[in-house]
Amino acid sequence: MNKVKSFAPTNIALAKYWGKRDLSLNLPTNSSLSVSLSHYGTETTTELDDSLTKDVLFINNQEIHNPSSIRKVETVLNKIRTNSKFKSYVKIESFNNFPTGAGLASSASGLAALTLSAAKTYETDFTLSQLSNISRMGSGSSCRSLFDGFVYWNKGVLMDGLDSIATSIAPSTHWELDATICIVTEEEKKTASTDGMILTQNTSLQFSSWIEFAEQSTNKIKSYILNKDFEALADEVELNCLRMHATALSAFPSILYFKPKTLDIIERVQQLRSKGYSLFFTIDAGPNVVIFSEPKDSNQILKHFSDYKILNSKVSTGAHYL
Ligand code: 2P0
Repeated sequence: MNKVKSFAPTNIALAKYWGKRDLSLNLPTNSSLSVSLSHYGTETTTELDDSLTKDVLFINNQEIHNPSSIRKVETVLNKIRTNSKFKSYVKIESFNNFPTGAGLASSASGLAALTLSAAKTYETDFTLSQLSNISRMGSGSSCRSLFDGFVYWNKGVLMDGLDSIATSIAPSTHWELDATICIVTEEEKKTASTDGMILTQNTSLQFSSWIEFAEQSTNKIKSYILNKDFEALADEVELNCLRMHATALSAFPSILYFKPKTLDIIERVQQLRSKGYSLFFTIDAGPNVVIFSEPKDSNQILKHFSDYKILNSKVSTGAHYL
């Protein structure tokens, strides 16, 4: 019986992916850079079953029929099956260990864990690079969750996307950074990332400036990480985040992910930084804020956000078999 279990962490981008140059292959308009987050992610078991007439997906014990989720899963499985001697369907059982609505990307960890498990279930011999290419076709940011620590996703230039893959630029041991996730609201976001990106690139007058900025910004963020330059990294990550949101805000209809409490947290982070603490914020396609800090300051920083629901994390290793 081919039954394989794996775990993939969720990831948070320090340099954001926002825009697609190819919708069907999920090729981005800019490179991006993320960190894999400890404690939070998806555990996925895939099992070949000759009696199945289609793939079946369970998330947290509930069967999923949502067409968008099924399409992402089928994209990955069909790619893997084409390269396997096995043609049977699989039963997929996934468990997200973070609270629903925490603003953590379940599609990133979910698709990465599925790709890793399915590759072994179907006895394929893809490299991790090739798996990041396959996982990306399911959901863009998932290609980063396969890797350890600080992860760069090269946008690539090839039409077939074979060079649009992720790599770890430094392991999690390179730089110990704490991540504090401040939950502003546990409501579902109004605009899904995929829809938000497409709307932004179709309607925002700022979109071309964003692409140009994002590529340079990602390269700067990469070098600040390699040199462990906290101050420069803090400035650039916040700028990258705010410009992504400003670009989305300038779409029509406008995409506003922030809530009043998001701004409250931004302001408090800025106040603490001006007092000499080592911290910075970033925000994905939602209202929740992730604060990064050097461990020497983390306890003090946590006290300043004790009125928010907090999830503690840090830079971690990537996906692995269980
Ligand atoms: C990122 N986000 O770099 C950016 C920042 C959200 C804001 O990647 O359409 O779920 O499946 O490729 O990967 C979320 O986008 O979108 C995302 P698809 P995905 O993390």
